[in-house]
Amino acid sequence: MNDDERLGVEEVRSAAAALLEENWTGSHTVPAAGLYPHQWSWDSAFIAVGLRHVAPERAQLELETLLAAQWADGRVPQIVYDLDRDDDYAPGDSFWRSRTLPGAPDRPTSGLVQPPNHAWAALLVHLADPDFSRRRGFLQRVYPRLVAWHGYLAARRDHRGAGLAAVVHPWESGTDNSPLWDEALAAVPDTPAWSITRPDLAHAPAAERPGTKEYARYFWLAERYRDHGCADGDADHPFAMEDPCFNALWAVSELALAEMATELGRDDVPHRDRAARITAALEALYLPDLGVYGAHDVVRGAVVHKATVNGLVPLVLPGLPRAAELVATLRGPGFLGGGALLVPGYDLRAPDADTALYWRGPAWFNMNWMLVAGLHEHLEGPLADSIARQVVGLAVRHGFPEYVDPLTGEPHGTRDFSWTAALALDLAVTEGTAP
Ligand code: 2M8
Repeated sequence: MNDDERLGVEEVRSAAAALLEENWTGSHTVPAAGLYPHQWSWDSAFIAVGLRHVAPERAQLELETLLAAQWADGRVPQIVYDLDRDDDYAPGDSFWRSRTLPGAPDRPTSGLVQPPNHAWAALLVHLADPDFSRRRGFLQRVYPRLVAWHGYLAARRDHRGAGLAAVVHPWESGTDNSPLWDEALAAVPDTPAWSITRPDLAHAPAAERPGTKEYARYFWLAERYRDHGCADGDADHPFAMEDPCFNALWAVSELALAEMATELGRDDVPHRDRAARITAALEALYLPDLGVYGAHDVVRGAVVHKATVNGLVPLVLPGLPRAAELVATLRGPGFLGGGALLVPGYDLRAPDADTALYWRGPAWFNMNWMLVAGLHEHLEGPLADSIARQVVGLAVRHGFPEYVDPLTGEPHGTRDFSWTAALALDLAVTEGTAP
């Protein structure tokens, strides 16, 4: 029996619940008290998935707080700022000044978005205790907002009319410095007007975070988007990428909206149709020689030829025509077959893979959690279970790190990271890790 198998569900539950309580502000959970002191969009959805097992009301509030900061056009912002912590993270509200922009909410937010995993999370939160959810009218309240959010993606982000949403900034993908964005980002000027501070480097080693040049380009792009009023009408976005992870989450969230619609006595068909359209559109991003989906670069009109974990996430989709190929890639030498404990962020054999550097090789707990869900969807239970056990073991043993070296399990980034705790808790409860 190894260490992971010795962890009981109760032990995981109490360690994770304690951290989630510590990072709870009264209305939402911060991703990490030092490095990420505000509310982040897709973090909150992952966090709600764990919270539903220990604090169902907080799980609902987590999502409701985020959705209360929705813009008039339907976008759900990347970050909702806590003004008391504005100097502790950059860019902050002083950069975005969102409340001066038309259609922005009263709460200060970033103008960008993050991957749309919210409806998926909301459905899981509802299903954890349907009676309690009905008593609070949870779905009644969140469903229209989630529909508006997906409506924004369809109306404003489908730049080439192919049925897929484009991210206009690496931060929007959630996988900020993924090798998928390298070429597109290299064409972005590194001369923002904003004078950049790096409060993040007080909480994580510089060698594990994006570099100075990348940051300069991130700020230049964010500045340009802000100065166009975050309006999306501009046809000359210098950076527009269709990410397979972002779009797979959109499709799986549409399926979640379909289930909510049925529960609420509304029409589920438009949601199922959109999920089917996104799933079909993803086919154009498939790279047969690598056995994964790439990202479509809208500006250059080409699919980026790199095998990253983003390209495996479509496994979460039921009926995915490429499921068998993705499972083979996941088991193959670039990923688990290369001796990895958890699925790495990038093909281990790539010459520029770095197993300690943020989104350029380490294993992330949210990505592995999604792959566990995808493997169950495609009847790969034993592989799902073994990844789930590693997620729980590594998360608890290392104090809920942000990410780990996929080969050694060595922790990296910040510690006491909320989605690591929430998703380990979820897998401990739903999969059971007790001996
Ligand atoms: C990381 O991204 C932020 C910008 O949004 C950053 O690096 O400062 C990413 O890992 C992202 O996926 C995550 O949502 C965020 C907060 O945990 O941190």
